[in-house]
Amino acid sequence: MSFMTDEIARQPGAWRAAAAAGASVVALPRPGERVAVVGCGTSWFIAEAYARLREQRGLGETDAFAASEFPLQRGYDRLVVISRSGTTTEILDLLARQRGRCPTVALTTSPATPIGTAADHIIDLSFADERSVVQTVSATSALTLLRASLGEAIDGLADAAEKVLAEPLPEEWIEAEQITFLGRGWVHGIAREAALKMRETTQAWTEAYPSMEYRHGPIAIAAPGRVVWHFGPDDDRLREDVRPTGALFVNHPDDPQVDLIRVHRLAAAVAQLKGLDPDRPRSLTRSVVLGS
Ligand code: F1P
Repeated sequence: MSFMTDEIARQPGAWRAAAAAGASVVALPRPGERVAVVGCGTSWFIAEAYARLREQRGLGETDAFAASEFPLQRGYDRLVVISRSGTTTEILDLLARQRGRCPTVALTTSPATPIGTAADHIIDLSFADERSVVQTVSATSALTLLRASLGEAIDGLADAAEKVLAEPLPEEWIEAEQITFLGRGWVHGIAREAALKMRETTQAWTEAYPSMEYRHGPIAIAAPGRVVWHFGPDDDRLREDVRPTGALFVNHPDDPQVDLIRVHRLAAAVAQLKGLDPDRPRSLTRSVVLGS
């Protein structure tokens, strides 16, 4: 068994712990603050999901950026960074540049790393730390904590995750030649994370778009043997437009964060089938530390 498989299965328990922690975190943004949320890779996509959710709930303007693309000329009331490793170069550089300019808070599973002193406040997610290079439980636990802090109704997520973990994985997903992931609003971050997870773990060809953008070109990729995976309700009736292409349209009624677990499991299963090590994907390291 890979570390990744074990970490995927740990999600319900870790989400319960994260939900309890999220209700009482004080260093996170207050209502009305103008906030930037930043990460790299998976952490960037979690940042995007949280930023959109916070703004949707009317809690204040919230922008998400890849750490390397942060607009330094802008002023924010608070900077939230997400980094499992606590050692990612672009994150540490940004925290150093923001010191004294705006309060910073970091979510990390590794508080005893440089991020521990680089950020003004640390939210310790060490209960969700991982040994696999690819992120599953750490990222979804960070999102759970952030959603809890926004007052989202997340009580049923862990129970729903347990059900998804016990489901069989359909052969047509495992055999798919290509998968495109779609989602609207905060769910676009989930779609991007699903696409990255499949790429990192299985070297698969995946793409991700905001749902309504899909008709503006990307639908040309849909064909028999390929999958279009829509996270969240398909209010835009994309299923009907995908049907004539012959691609399989996948859509579940679950919360998109719960549905993401199906993609985690799919990634692990496809990696195994291809003889790839899901814990040590090609060309990846646990964190990207750049030389000076
Ligand atoms: C972020 C990250 C991962 C990616 C890879 C390199 O790291 O980009 O998302 O899978 O392993 O690091 P972190 O800043 O969250 O530790």
